[in-house]
Amino acid sequence: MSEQISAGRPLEHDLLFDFLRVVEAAAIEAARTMGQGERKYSDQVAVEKMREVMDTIPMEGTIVIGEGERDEAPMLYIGERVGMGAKSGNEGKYPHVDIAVDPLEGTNLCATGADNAIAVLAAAEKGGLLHAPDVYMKKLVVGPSVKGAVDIDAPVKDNLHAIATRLKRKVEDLTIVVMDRPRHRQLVRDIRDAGARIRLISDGDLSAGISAAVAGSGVHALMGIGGGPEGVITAAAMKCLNGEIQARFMMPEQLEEEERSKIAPDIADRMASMGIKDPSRVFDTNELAPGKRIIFAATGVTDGTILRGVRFFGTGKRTQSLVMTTETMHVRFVDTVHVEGGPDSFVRFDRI
Ligand code: VTB
Repeated sequence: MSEQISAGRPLEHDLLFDFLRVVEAAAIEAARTMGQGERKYSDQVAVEKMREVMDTIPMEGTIVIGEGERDEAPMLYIGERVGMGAKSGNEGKYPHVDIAVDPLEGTNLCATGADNAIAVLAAAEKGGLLHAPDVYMKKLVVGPSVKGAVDIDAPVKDNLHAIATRLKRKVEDLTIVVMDRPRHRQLVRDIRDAGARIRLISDGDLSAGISAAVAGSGVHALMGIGGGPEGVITAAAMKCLNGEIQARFMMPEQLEEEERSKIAPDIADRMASMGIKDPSRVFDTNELAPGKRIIFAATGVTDGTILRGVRFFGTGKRTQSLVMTTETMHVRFVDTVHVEGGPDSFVRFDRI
């Protein structure tokens, strides 16, 4: 961070509400397309909006997790410079920030109007977020009360007993979220055998992971294999929520044929070039998101477990977001009315 700009003020004060504007705007664009059955289009409008608003932020931002490599994605690609500091003549004026984005997490969820699609990002000082490639990742995510009690390499049954003990309940009272995929056949069998309840989801293990760290969400853990980039953003959220993620990259030879075909053949080399020397080891929350000054921001696109989706009405729209930082340990649920109806518009009070 350039000290003269932030002058000792925490990153929160400088950028928190700017990032809130970014995820709100992306969520609104995506939500407009809800149910159209066009997942790529939903993603595209979210990406474009996120990119546009990002450039109004006083920062020298670098996308470290984004829409893919430069030749795959026209915007928000890995390595892209964003923010006011990216404009020529502005070099050195603003703080350096690394940013991981998922403009529409759960494109299918939005395309079908299903629960838990979100617009999300994490930001940190330079080097504060692992540059994870788009490769599968095995994950175990739990909340603060369970932190330190689980081990991704332990049998599923043992982890479930550990979670139940920490949460002072029976294994039968737990709900574990798992993505509904053939690769999870054995995992689902193990959870069923241990007696816990399961919520199978079609997509969106990032928002499910966050729910696991929020008491009262009804979700006690996320288990299974999802995307690596989503794992890093989950880790950023865990640092702010005092939860825990343990993760391991899944190399092509460890996957079933269908998944293997989605992974770039040179993945091992790419990981090495990103500084990941031993991809087979377990990464903990701090290794995935080592930053000391992390900002996390997410806005609900469709209704979800902990965030409501965008609501449109005559004189505006209403969004609900989760914004948090490691600096002040404030977890903010932000309910925003975007008033646009002119002088006759009104704001309704909703008791949450
Ligand atoms: C994962 C998961 C995401 O897409 O990346 C998944 O982490 C893709 O997995 O939350 P498959 O290749 O098995 O479909 C999401 O569900 C949504 O982006």
